Amino acid sequence: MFEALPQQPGDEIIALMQAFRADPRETKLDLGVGVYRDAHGNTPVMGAIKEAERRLWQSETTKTYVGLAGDPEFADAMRRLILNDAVSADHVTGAATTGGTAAFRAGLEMIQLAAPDAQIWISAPTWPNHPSIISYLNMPMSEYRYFDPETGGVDFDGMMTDLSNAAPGDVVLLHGCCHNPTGANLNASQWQDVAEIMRTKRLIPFIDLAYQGFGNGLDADAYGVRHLAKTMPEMIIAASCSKNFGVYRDRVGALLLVSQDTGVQGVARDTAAFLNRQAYSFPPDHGARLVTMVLNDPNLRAQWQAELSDIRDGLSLLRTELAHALRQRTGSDRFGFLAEHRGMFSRLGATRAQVDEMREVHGIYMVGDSRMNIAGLNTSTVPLLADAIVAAGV
Ligand code: PLP
Ligand code: TYF
Repeated sequence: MFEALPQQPGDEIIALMQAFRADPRETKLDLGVGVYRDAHGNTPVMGAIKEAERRLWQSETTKTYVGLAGDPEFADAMRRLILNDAVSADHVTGAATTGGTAAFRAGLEMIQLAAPDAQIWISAPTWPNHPSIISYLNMPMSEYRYFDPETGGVDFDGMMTDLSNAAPGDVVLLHGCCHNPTGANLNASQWQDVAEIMRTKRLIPFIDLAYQGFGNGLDADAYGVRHLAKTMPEMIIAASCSKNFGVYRDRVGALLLVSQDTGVQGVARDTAAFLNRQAYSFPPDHGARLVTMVLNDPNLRAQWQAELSDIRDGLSLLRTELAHALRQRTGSDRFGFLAEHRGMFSRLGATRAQVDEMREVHGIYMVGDSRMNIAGLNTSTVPLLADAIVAAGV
């Protein structure tokens, strides 16, 4: 039977991660996979998570099953982190999932059950797993313009024009903050315009929130999702804790379903639990429990927020340094967008040939579309990258 398996496309980002590991050069620089790294190149366990882990090890007396939607305290803590008081608790149902990816997939399956003909509108470009999973589920998909390569910012006119072509009931997938792969984000007034067009055209927002706290702050990064929660009748949120709690391999995510009509919350909750059961029964609990402990304990929470601020400030500083180094070398401000971008990624705007050259000649690994993980830099490697960008003629 296995010989009949069709060959599946690989994941370019994961392949790049392996190619980097196999490269023997000492001076190589990994700007590929979206994992946070500190100035020493490490991805440490956050102090607040480590302390929660210590406490959990002491207090945990059983590892029996929790529930198909995970621990309700986790879903509630995630609701408060993401939505704060934008809507009251009885308008939101939540379930733990195995990372943000499973939350995204369960959100799609929920749409497939309720509205199988709805188009899923994705940004051009977006995280490659978005179109991959949507196609795998055989769901109808369209793209809206998002990135303007000329400015390095959002092509907002293009985005609004394309969204105006969506049909009532269609679903619009938006990155809540820190857009992957471009780094270009909507500002508050643009979020308001997007909400308004979605409200009048009766489109359904589906928010992928994987980097809350990496952009401008925990609240600032949730501006869009909170504004939509206040103004839209319904919304789906797929949240990941992989990055902002640094619990990548523990697989922590949440699916949140928001509705103005509290009468539909029961069936939404049951469906979220059902979808978990069809995929893997119970979601993992360990990481979700650590996240809940950190969010609900004032001291751990303060420690985590301080650690997250350091990460965010470090990324902003590297962005400023890189933009400055390129300004010095080119005598122009055409890379100024790198300092405006937020989150871990920026799309540099290099061709595939230039990306290949930077990898082959300088050992600098970025994704083929010229997405760079800013966290792969430190103050001493910024000039090396700037030199390579100029040498490659970007
Ligand atoms: N969505 C986006 C945009 C991402 O970049 C990621 C990154 O890993 C995820 C979702 C899901 O992450 P995970 O499944 O590791 O929680
Ligand atoms: O975009 C990234 O690099 C991260 C990590 O299949 C990632 O989101 C990359 C590929 C993948 C899953 C996660």
